Amino acid sequence: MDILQEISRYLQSGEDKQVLALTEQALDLNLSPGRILQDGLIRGMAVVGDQFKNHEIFLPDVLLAAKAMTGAMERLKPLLIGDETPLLGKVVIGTVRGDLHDIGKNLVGIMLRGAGFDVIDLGRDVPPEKFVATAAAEKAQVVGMSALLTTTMPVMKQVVDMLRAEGLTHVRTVIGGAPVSAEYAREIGADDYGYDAGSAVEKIRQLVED
Ligand code: B1M
Repeated sequence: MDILQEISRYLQSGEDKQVLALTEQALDLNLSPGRILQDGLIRGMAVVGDQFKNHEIFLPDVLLAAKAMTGAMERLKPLLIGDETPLLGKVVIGTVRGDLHDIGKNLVGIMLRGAGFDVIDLGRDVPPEKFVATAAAEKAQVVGMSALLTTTMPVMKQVVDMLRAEGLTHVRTVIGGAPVSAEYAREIGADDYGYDAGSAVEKIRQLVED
């Protein structure tokens, strides 16, 4: 079994120490942080999602997998961010109210910082008012929202509407997360949609340049 498959397998069984040790080994083998993330960690988490959906595993198992993923991501974070000076623009990000899924959002934050954006991360379970107040106070160009639950997606529309109501029409909005789509972005009047962390960075870069 190759080391990326091993990372995926140990992540599925929620063994955080093993996942971290294997991540370290993979780096020693000169595998890129992006590859370890995509083909080891994210691949493992996708399996966890499927198993959870099929009732093969339960919530505590998902929590353990999430803990293992977060630990390894912390290790990869400085390598993914690099040392570019933040100059491109200011982005406020967060997972919307009612939603505690923050692994994908954290990844978007890491990639944005790596690309040279100044990122204000509001965390998870963020009320619409907080997105709007922070964007105004920090003079952010973009608000990025993440949602992983179909039940929390509508909060994104509340933020888009509230920005308009507050006259912050110059603040661009980008949304993402597994249940979200480009079509949904259009439907709620968001400026763009990011399929993954890489595409979120590209979309935000384009919006700031425009
Ligand atoms: Co939950 N969960 N979860 N969960 N969880 C999902 C989302 C689910 C699809 C699992 C399933 O049934 N297959 C399902 C949602 C179903 C639905 O709504 N249709 C679900 C459920 C039901 C729940 C609970 C309700 C379970 C319960 O309590 N009975 C509960 C809800 C809690 C709450 O939020 N209020 C719950 C809880 C949890 C944990 C806390 C245990 C844990 C989260 C831990 C954490 O985040 N700190 C968890 C996890 C880990 C998952 C799965 C297994 C994995 C999510 C993940 O981290 N993926 C997930 C199944 C799945 O997604 N396949 C599931 C890895 C991550 C890198 O990918 O987050 O998709 P992702 O992010 C991607 C893209 O989506 C995109 O880029 C990222 C990187 O490529 N992206 C953006 C994300 N945000 C973006 C923003 C952007 C642009 C792109 O622009 C700003």
